[in-house]
Amino acid sequence: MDVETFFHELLKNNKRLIARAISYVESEYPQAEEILKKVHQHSGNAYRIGITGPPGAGKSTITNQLAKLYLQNGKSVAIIAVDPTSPFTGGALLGDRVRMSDIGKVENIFIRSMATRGSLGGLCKKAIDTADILDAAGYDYIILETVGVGQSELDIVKAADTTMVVLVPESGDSVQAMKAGLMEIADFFVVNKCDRPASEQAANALRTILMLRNHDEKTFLPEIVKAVAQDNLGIKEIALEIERHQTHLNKFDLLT
Ligand SMILES: Nc1nc2c(ncn2[C@@H]2O[C@H](COP(=O)(O)OP(=O)(O)OP(=O)(O)O)[C@@H](O)[C@H]2O)c(=O)[nH]1
Ligand SMILES: [Mg+2]
Repeated sequence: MDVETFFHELLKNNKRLIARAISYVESEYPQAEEILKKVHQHSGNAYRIGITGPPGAGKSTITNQLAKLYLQNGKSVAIIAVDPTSPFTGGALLGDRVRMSDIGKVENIFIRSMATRGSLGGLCKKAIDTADILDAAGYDYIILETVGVGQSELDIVKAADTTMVVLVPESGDSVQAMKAGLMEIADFFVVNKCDRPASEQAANALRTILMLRNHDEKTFLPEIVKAVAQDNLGIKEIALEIERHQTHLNKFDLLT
């Protein structure tokens, strides 16, 4: 198939060809650059949401619920889940797949899991190229999930329009997050698993840390949303927070 036909099909949301284009990017095939050149002429319409946080905080559960909400509102959603590097999350990944399969067969959704395969350096570019492909294919929302442990993972979500950092109520989580550089990249926070004890204290501790930061009138002050993602609680509030941040970006012309 020539590039023109290939690209035409990609723009029509032909999932098979989208998947192939992403594989070209992942494997660094020579065709990738040619496809990406065309992709970039057609991307820029999707809204990109980054979701990060410590392993097991509930990022995939939130992604799943948020995607469902958007689908109910008639939007299309692409999810890029960048595999965590730490081996102990392998079990959770399998869990991911089970939950993800929940929505995997729906027409307006595309899910792609990207492996790090040791080449961390190229990962960020590959994830963003993948987002560009899905953007050109016409998806309304692109959700990028990464575990918030390394610079490369953080760079991926930094490329999003709105980034949420997911924490859990366990004591010290917000301090850990601060150390990992998660505070700076968050447009808002989610304290997930609020069915557990001490969630109010956790939110307050986080609020205290946030108040110490410098800000001016152009600064978007990050809110804290409490959620129980597995029970679908707090998801509408998360969507509202994303919208509030989007409005802020538009108001100050900060959308790139
Ligand atoms: N108690 C409780 N458990 C939850 C909640 N949300 C998610 N979980 C559970 O927490 C575990 C991890 O959830 P995931 O959504 O896979 O977390 P994750 O952040 O994507 O994990 P990694 O991608 O491996 O870093 C799963 O067993 C979920 O069922 C919640 O609100 N309350
Ligand atoms: Mg996950």
